Amino acid sequence: MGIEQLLILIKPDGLKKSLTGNILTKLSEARMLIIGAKAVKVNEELAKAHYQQLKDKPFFGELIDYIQGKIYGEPWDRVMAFVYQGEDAIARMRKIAGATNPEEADPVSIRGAYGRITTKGVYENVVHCSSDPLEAQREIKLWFKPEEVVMPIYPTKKVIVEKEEKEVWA
Ligand code: 3AN
Repeated sequence: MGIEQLLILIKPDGLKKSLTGNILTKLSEARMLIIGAKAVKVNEELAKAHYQQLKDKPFFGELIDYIQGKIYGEPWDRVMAFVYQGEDAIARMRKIAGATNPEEADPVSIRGAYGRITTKGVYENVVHCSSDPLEAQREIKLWFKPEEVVMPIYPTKKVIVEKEEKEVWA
């Protein structure tokens, strides 16, 4: 309880169905702060790290393809990533997101309203929502750099990085 942060992803199916606005509107009912936001092309490494706990599940391969948007192709091969902060944020946002299985989710939740199970058995459940504070911390650190979050939420340290190539505006 108390003030919590969590990672919310609008998955490729949510983007393809043009649901970003609807999802953010539903989430805004909880009156949380958005403290980080970006569009991300998910590579295999990030996908596997994100779902590391599910690596032994029979649907892992399909899940990794799904979060990368491989089944949809351009321009839906991306996600929108958000860090939210607020009182009891995880439980409250998970309630708005609904149960993992869209068929079992409350019909007025995001997954209940917009999710589906494909004929291949993949849960297209539109959003990801961190499950507990430790997982949230792991996920936020995986998806966001400290400077991409507008508030100091976890301890940081200064490091000197030499000879690192990075892209800047020309
Ligand atoms: P949640 O996202 O509700 O925390 P997890 O972390 O157990 O649920 O599952 C991660 C993702 O794996 C789900 N969002 C869903 O896309 C997929 N998934 C979970 N269980 C199944 C299943 N039984 N069959 C197919 N896909 C599943």
